[in-house]
Amino acid sequence: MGAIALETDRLANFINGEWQEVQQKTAVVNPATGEEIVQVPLSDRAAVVEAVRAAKKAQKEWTLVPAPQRAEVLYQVGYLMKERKERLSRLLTMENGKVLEEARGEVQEGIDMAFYMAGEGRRLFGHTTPAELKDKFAMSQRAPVGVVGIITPWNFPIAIATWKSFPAIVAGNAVIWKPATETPIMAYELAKIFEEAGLPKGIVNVVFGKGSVVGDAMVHHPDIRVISFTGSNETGRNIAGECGRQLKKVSLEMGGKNAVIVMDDADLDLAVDGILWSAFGTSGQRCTACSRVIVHEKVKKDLEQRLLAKMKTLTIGDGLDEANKVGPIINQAGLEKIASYIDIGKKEGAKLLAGGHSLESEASQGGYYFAPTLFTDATPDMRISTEEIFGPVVSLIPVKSLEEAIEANNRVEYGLSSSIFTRDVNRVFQAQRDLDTGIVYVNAGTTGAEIHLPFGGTKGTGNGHRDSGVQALDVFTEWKAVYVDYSGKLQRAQIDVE
Ligand code: UN1
Repeated sequence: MGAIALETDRLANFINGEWQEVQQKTAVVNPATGEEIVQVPLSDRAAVVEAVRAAKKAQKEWTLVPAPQRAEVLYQVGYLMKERKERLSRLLTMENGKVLEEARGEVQEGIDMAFYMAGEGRRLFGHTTPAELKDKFAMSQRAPVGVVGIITPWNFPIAIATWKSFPAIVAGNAVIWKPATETPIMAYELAKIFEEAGLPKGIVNVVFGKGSVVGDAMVHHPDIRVISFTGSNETGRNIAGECGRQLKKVSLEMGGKNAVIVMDDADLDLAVDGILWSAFGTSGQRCTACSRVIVHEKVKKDLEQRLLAKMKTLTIGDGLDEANKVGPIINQAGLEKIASYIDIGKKEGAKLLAGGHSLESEASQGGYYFAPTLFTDATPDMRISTEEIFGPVVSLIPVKSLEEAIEANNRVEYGLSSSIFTRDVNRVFQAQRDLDTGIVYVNAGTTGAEIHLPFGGTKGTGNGHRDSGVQALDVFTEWKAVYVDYSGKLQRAQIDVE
């Protein structure tokens, strides 16, 4: 069915340009079949210390390489990713489960990010600014922070790594990268690409292992000056606390409870397509996944019927089979969490219209599958309407007006993505202003962010930083103000002005 050979049965850490074997390992399982595909190293804290030592040394040289030359490496990375797109996509489907079409899309995000950030090598814009005093020049420019740590999740194992590592590299930093243990193959493949592209040794160091060991060692290491993290709310808040104490820069992206608003004037067929794609794509395991539909009561019944009809056409199974539209859940724990929310929803009084169970029949082939699920008559405050489920579960919440819809959208603790389906231009502009999320879509679902725009959210989604877009450079750079006085005499700011 299109499974491909890994070409290695040994994943190793990549430290200072060397592949280092680690004794302790744990199994990586293909979520579509439950079969072990490879063993991932579980490094100890010493591996982080070694990686940081190498990174510090390498960064001193790297920062002196002109940014357009640093960018040349990223162009090479982009070409190699493009050449290997199909291989990477298939491996991604095997380790993560997302269907091949989506895996190809994710790898494409990485390729786009390579060329986009390579372009930044010739920009990295600062500002020239008039100085207060005569014969004095003032400017502000971006300077690399030094050694940065990136901690990436299993749901987008390659795209999110590129959102973080590429801006860090082009800006002149060295990177310590801890990928999720569920999806190490993308990290291994990307490390090989960095190596082949000619990235100097020590600029990217991959240390596989657990968050409680490797991640914790990174957060505590005094020479890692930035932590960029995407993952769970609880872990992110702990990282933020520790980084705060150490005055370390930190960028957090911790999920969403994203809603599609369907107004009474919406194109309902289009809304159904948008909801299905963003709620059930990646089996709902996206930070941007739609898990609430806030619907005008006048079109609620109609929308329910159309959604139910279209949901019947969703084919579920191994993502390597291109006939399948919905793949598996990452693992057993993920399945159990989703199942627990079905019980919660029922107890809270929402009405289950479809799905609500895992698929343990023959079709599941030993993998972890959950039926696309639709609740209706949910209220904005129910737990199924406010907590992140990370699965193919969507709840309809009826409302009477746009104001009520926006209020329901904004009531949750997260603020990543939102969407509105309407044909009324006034409603479009009101919604894009009032929806309290970092990303707003009009007449499209809640997923599908493009890499040259800032990705991130308000409130509990993060801490104000953004991945991708030129804004991704902010956390990996310090602003340096430079004053050059060419008057030949001491000129005192604020004092020697007329
Ligand atoms: C995520 O869910 O963590 O916008 C990333 C999207 C994708 C990225 C999602 N481009 O849905």
